[in-house]
Amino acid sequence: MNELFNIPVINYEGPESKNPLAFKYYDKDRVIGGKTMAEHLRFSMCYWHTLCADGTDMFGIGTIDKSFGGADPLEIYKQKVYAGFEMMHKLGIEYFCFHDRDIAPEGESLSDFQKNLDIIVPIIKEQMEKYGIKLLWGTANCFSRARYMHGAATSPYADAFAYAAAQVKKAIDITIELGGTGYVFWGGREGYETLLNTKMGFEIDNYARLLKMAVAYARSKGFTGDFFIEPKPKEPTKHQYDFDAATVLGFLHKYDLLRDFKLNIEANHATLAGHTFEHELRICRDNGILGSVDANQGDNHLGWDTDQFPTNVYDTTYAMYEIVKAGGFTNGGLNFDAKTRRGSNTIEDIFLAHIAGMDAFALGLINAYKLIEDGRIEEFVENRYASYNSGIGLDIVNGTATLESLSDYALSLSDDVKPESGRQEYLESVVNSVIFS
Ligand code: XLS
Ligand code: NI
Ligand code: NI
Repeated sequence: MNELFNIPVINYEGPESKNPLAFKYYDKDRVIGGKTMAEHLRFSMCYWHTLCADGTDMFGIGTIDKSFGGADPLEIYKQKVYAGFEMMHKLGIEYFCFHDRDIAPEGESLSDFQKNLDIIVPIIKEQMEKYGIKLLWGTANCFSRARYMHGAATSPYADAFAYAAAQVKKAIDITIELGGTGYVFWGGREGYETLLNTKMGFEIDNYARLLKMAVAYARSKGFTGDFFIEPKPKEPTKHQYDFDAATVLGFLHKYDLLRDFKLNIEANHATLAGHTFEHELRICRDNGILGSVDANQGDNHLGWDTDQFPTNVYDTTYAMYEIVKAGGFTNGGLNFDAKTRRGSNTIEDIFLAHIAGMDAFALGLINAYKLIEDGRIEEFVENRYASYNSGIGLDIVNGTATLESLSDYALSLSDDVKPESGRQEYLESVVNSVIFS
């Protein structure tokens, strides 16, 4: 099979290189903290943006052709497979993620769609073996079609629920067939527009019902990977049920789903929820539910999911700090849920964007380890809470203190409480001096 793109394999050339088609920081075999960069970062290509999105927006048609030389629908989807694997191979990306709808044409009916999937999946499998590329996670697109206009598992219409279940079942089969280590639920239209027509509690119960069915089915078929929920506060619905990491944690607790589910944190969804990326990762780290990451970034001036390639090194530094501190990835990785801007409309732009994102996360990883080795931030934080290591603080932490004993203690204090400075500006300057040293 001839190559589709006249672009070479991308190599590491170091920070001095001016070659656009080279990594400046991502040196896959470089060992940091006992693991190679590739093992830490586990980069993944997303099928939907990279191989399907053509730049269509509310005001205009596509600006880039993603048919990759195919003519009829099935041919186009076959070509997408070859295009995707050539890109991943050349970029040294070892994983990918997909929605059912990204990999095969939907045809006229659900059974048509499943037949088309059965034609494409073996081709994907053959390419995976050829290049040694693995599946990070699969998912089902239960949000694009009109049948899902009021949601899928949270639709008021039971037939929509059933249709979604059929899609999820098939997407789980494919994920297992391709050896995927994760299965994602992003609540596409699982949310609402107005409470005037919505039984919110009932809808959320139904969402949990679908998740439980999915777990039961996948486990019965031998799936040993993780299920992930990907929080997002809004878009497409006004209010998405999987609002943010803390909301999803409460949901997983309530419905007893924590054995099987972790979270897939997307940077741009965090910022839409009014949080930082690292805040959402910290919730995961503190609660042992870090699963995977959709690596992208938003735009500070826009209120929607712009899904830009991540290039902000402060963001990647703080994110990698949390990920490393959480013990790193097991079944997850860094999936570029990101697309080039509508005006960056060449295949070369897609390569350049992935290089930029991979280099930004490589820098983030390097910086995170520098911060950890420097130790000043951690030491500061430890000292800040030192009053809980002994005396009355220890009594509070180990549960021996009561309101009465604390009241007696407070009354016995000769002076008012004098907290120390939080030294935020100093700490920010420490980060800069470590990063830029
Ligand atoms: C959309 C989501 C979506 C999920 C997968 O905002 O990020 O792309 O990652 O369904
Ligand atoms: Ni995503
Ligand atoms: Ni998104």
